[in-house]
Amino acid sequence: MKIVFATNNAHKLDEVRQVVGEEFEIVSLRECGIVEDIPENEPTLEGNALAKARYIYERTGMNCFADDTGLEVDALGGEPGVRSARYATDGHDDEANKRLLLERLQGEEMRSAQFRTAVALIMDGKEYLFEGIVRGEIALEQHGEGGFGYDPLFFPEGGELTFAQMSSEEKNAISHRGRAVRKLAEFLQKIE
Ligand code: ITT
Repeated sequence: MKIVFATNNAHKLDEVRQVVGEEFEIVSLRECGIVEDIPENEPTLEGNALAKARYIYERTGMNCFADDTGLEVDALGGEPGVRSARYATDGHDDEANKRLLLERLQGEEMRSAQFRTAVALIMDGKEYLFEGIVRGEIALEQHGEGGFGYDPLFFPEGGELTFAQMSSEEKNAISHRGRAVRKLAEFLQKIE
């Protein structure tokens, strides 16, 4: 089965292809000829994931899914949440975002947080949502070179390595996106 993953983030594409395996052919936006940034102006992760999937479905008519992910920090009342990509600036400035997060948490002892992913699927015109959450702690400084985004600052619960210190297989096994995408894959297998 061919299915479009509505993302411009190459790291996400790799992670999702790894989780879903060979059974489904995950088509990237570039492979569909879509190069523009898809608007993400909704107030929730679910809203943004649906908006991205609808944008692609309306243009290609192909079955597709999108994810929106946020880092929800307890001491910051769930921030940056849906604004995770644009936390420090209007653009996707990962370094500025991580710096701002560390600044806001300076001196804070409660460092618990979660990554939450909402995946929206549009299949034959019907819409479905899947969620994946991983709890953890925000580090005092960056550790590791792997992954992307806030990964060097996130220790998933029960471990001593940040996501950026793990292989992508290790991250996928426990991550927010891994969990949400496994639910998606199980759903697709049932209806195939
Ligand atoms: P899309 O094209 O799929 O929208 P994006 O990079 O804009 O790609 P999101 O809006 O879902 O992705 O991401 C919101 C922010 O959270 C952004 O700063 C990402 O770097 C970060 N992020 C998303 N998934 C992450 C992960 O698995 N680990 C660390 N940071 C992540």
